[in-house]
Amino acid sequence: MNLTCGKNTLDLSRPVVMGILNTTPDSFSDGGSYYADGRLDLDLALRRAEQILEEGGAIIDVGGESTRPGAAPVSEQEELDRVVPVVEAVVSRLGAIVSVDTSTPAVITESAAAGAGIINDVRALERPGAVEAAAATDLPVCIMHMQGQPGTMQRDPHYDDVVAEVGAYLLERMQVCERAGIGRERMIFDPGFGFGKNDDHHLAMMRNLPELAPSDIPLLVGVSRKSMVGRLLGRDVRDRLPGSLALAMLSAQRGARILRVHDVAATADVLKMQQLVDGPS
Ligand code: 8Y4
Repeated sequence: MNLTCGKNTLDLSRPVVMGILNTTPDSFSDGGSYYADGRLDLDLALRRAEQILEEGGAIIDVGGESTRPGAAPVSEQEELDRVVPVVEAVVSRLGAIVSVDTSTPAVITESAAAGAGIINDVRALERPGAVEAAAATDLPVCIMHMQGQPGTMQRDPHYDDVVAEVGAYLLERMQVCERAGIGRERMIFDPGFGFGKNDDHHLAMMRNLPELAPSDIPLLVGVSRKSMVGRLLGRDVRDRLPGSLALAMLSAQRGARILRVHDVAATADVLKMQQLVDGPS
């Protein structure tokens, strides 16, 4: 399974690590902040990008919108100012595959022009104009399932059959994408851990991960340091690495192709070990 990400080709015959590079000013708990007195420090962001690559990351996920409950909404201009310069710098200086975590059509368009390789949208291109903007980039798109809206999605999530409903939603969004000209070979599916699910839902999705996407569509899993790890193990955000690594291993065993994580080196070791045991010899 190969993905064409602009100028780069991503080999997904083995699972790979996507390292998180947050450009929000308020993201200490999930990896660090690259702000110095209110201004985004491009050199700091570049150093984090270099570290991700040195530690074995294959993709750098650049995002400028916080989806945590209570986070202030970000204007289109603010998101453009945070994300596009980082994409431009990381691509031109490091030649890395950058995914852009955005739901905003203008950010999709401008990031692609700056050299981004993947569009990563937690809203599955549901914002008006987003499918069309993504289609025009020719880049692969990661569409993620979310029930509800970021501010309120964790209040009382409900499903009759979470695995069936999430899987059906992703297939439905793929059809919308295909009608807009985004071919199946450009799709990545993500069940959206932490996005409108309780821990029974999370465990059901993890147990049945292969059912969430057809076998020719790569699955992306993002569980790193998330609240589900905190609740299931009773751990503060600083002490969630072992639980996150266990879920990374379980995801890889069930066929996940991209792991979105904060702890790149540790996750790369886990994936390497999993492939030594279970991978193609
Ligand atoms: C601690 C650690 C506290 C992490 C909160 C968080 C996903 C994603 C996010 C995901 C895809 C997050 C942008 C939430 N999660 N994109 N983005 N899949 N494709 N929270 O699971 O990491 S942000």
